[in-house]
Amino acid sequence: MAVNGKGPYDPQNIFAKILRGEIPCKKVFENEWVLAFHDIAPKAPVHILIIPKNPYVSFMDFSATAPAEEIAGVMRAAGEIAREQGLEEGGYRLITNAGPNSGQEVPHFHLHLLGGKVLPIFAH
Ligand code: DGP
Repeated sequence: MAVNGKGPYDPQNIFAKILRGEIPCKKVFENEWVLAFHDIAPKAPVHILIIPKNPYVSFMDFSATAPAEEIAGVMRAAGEIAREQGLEEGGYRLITNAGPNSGQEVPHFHLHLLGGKVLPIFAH
């Protein structure tokens, strides 16, 4: 079910459990700011989730409350991961779902990195 994207952080959400090592993931990258791993239900040949190590429910509170250094760290990591995955030449999509209209399901802010094929253009 889609989540609100606001409100208190739920430390029992699935990505919090992955960060604590309670649930396994296929890790592709980690640094001081983020953990990145393969999406369990990939929508493209490359579909990686990039999550901050700190607890933000969605982009709404990440963008409003994270220190500038952390925002920069997360975004720079996303670019580095895309480069490492060999996506720069073909290009890629970086998106985040925030709140019910977007279909956000996991209440821990994350970026989806998608690539490896021609991606469908969103319908309006
Ligand atoms: P969103 O709808 O933006 O909240 O995307 C959540 C994504 O998380 C969705 O593409 C599926 C993925 N996902 C859900 N549970 C797990 C899990 O346990 N492991 C991994 N690797 N991905 C998961």
